[in-house]
Amino acid sequence: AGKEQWPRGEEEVWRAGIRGLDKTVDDITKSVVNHVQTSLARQAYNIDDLGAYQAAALSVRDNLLVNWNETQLNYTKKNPKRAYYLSLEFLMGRTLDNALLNLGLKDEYKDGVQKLGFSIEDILDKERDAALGNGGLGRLAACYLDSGSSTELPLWGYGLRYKYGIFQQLISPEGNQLEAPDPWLDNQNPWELPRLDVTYEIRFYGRSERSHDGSGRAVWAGGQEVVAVAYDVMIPGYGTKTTNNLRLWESRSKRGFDLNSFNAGNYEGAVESSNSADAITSVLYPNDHTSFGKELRLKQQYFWTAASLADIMRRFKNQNKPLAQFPDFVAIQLNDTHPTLAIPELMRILIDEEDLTWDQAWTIVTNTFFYTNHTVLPEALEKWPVPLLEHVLPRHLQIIYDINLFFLQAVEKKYPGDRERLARMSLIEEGQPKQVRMAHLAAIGSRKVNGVAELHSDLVRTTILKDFVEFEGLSKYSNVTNGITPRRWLDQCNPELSALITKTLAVDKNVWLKDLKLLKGLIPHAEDADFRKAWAAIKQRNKERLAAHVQSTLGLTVRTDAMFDVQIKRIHEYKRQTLNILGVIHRYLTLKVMTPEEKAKVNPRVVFFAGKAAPAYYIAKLTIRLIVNVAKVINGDPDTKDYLQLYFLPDYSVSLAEVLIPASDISQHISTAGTEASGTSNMKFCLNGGLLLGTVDGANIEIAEEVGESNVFFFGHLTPAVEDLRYQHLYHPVPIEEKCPALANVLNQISSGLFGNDDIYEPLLNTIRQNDYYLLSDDFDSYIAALAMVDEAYQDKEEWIKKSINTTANMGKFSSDRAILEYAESFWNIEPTPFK
Ligand code: NBY
Repeated sequence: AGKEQWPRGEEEVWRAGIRGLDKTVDDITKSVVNHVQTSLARQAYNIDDLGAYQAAALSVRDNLLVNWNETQLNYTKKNPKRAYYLSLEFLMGRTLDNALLNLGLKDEYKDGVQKLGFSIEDILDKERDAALGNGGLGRLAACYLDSGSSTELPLWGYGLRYKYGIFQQLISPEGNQLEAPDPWLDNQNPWELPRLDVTYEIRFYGRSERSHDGSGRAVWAGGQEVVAVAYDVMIPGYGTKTTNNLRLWESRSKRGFDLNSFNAGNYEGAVESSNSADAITSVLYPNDHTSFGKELRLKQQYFWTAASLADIMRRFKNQNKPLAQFPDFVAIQLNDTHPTLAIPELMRILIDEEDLTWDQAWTIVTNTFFYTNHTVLPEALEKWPVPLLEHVLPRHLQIIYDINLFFLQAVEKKYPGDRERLARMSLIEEGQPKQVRMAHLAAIGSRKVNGVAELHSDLVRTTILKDFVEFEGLSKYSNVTNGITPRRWLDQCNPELSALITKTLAVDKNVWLKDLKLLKGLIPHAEDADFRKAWAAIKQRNKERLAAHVQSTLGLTVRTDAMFDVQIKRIHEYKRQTLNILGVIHRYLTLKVMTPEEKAKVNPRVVFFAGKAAPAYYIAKLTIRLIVNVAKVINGDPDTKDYLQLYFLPDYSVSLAEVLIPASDISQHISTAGTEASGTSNMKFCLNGGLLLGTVDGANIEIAEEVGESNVFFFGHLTPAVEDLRYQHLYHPVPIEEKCPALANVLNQISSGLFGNDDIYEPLLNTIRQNDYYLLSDDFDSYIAALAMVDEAYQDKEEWIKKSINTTANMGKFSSDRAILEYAESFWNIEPTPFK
């Protein structure tokens, strides 16, 4: 500690020149106009909404950078232990509105841009989503960064700067999903800071020679070298100056082009190396629950983990501390197995470059990493073919084999002669080809392993990692139930509800948004008729906002005097959108045979679906096609269209979710029990006063524990029954006509051409008629019964609103602030590090 030294020039002159934060509307308009004039090089008279967005964003970015700089300086001075969140996906959505909220400058910018002739809503709407993720896993990472900054934790994210994010989904007139690229960087990205000075060289291929001196070291040389360039994204905290960093890597070729080839007239050859280096970070893989063992994906994973570790190591070494203290200053969270190569990579650095022994290195590694599992579905567990690893990362394969050798020796010692156990636990799965089981490597290389909801963590402990729990002890295998940021998922997406809550709780919103359990203060107000009226009116206006959005984007008119029933998530058999659409058809067929008197008692329902299917997932794409074609029939049928409407909204995104979620009365989370690790949109709907229709799965269970079982609609078989039912399907099949006539009828209606006269849907229907792996025929009747209970409950509007209020009031547990603090305290051992 001591007086800061100014490296050059006059301190007063420096101090006078340093930019502070904008505070007044006047500061803001000056800054925006300055960006119009200089950064955009445009004139006031030719600025449109997009230009105004860009100028406003650049001016907000200036403010973020002031806080970002001070945050990094604070960390440098105090040198706390830091945590790093390694995720191949960060599904950030839009930034401007969130940055304004977190900076506390929303009103000032609103006034400022209005004075310049623009509306803040129109400007916000010009921003493209940063969609560098597939679904829940990527959005969770984004919520955790928000909460890390908001709770002032020294937490950085590391990911890849994909040139193309998740594909844009188009729906053809026949109802097919078509994929188009997502060139999200085309209009520049004001939220990133290129760090052309922060670069690392990353090697692929080549040869690894072990030394013969008994040190266990090796020399890895040759092959291809690719440069990783850092781009920093500022992550502002809510109501704090702490602005953490998300560092995304871009790949570039080591030499822009090969001058020799160029001079020899071989232009194609000259740029070739450049093309293959660029390819690494060109596109996000659009699969959410399968890994295909593709070389480029492996290169993405290594490129990213190696660059991130080199960066972390450089920061650590700047402190001149012994390497043994690495885990006292660094915690690294592995978001699923995608970054597991970080484990052998850190071994390689410590052994080959830092001269540590194997045991010293392994002690450091196993105290540094933490692994979060997000799925127990077998097809989603990552495995890499040994020959591919040997080709791309020869040194890492050697290290993985050594880890496996020492590990299996220890297992053998504890369970002598138990060969089956050794085969089950090995990092290497036998077969043609052999494959490396990344979940096993992540588990044994980490200090803690966790699932993302209580049930899921139990399943991790009792199924996929059972042997490891037995061997290493239960305390390492833990749970952290997911959370969501209430800033984006309540205050930003539902400003009217947020304002009503603030008024009712009579505390400042920056208090309850950071201490979400305070929502419990709403409970007594559920008994107040005026409050219920205000609550219901907001839901109604949110429905109108959604209807207006559908009208303006799709040209369709949605009635708003109906129950809004929403299922929005990736399309997957285990999530059972198929069950939902079959239920819709069942409702349609029932309506068709009702008398006018019966129909008069029916409460109209509007059903919304949205979600993307992996481009190669044939059955999921057929599900979309079925939904779209059922919608055409239902919405066009004069017998039913006043009672039932159905919409598939294309190109689901974070921004679309922000419009859909606040408008929902009921949302569906209906996965086969034991398959949905947690779910996080279930939390978002409930936080916004939408009720939940779901199976006893994932975080649905904990939501019901919090809000009360009387406020959720559960149906379906429970997890322990699933295995038996599947066994029955295989060995004692009962014809579907016998087992579930209502379902059989729906399937037959589809086959008979009610929604198009061809056999196109047969492969989808056959998944149910034959194996029915996801148990639709077992759950259909109780699903229909649950839908009827929802209808009945909705008839009593006052009771429904009470349920809605009580649901929101009891969702405090699911703030991602709670979740990130659990990681910080029980895993990482890091502390809030605020500054003035
Ligand atoms: O992670 C989701 C889970 O399905 C959901 O239940 C949970 O709430 C959420 C957050 O914990 N998993 C998920 O979104 N997974 C992926 O997106 C994903 C992406 C890529 C790959 C696998 C899974 N991959 O192997 O390439």
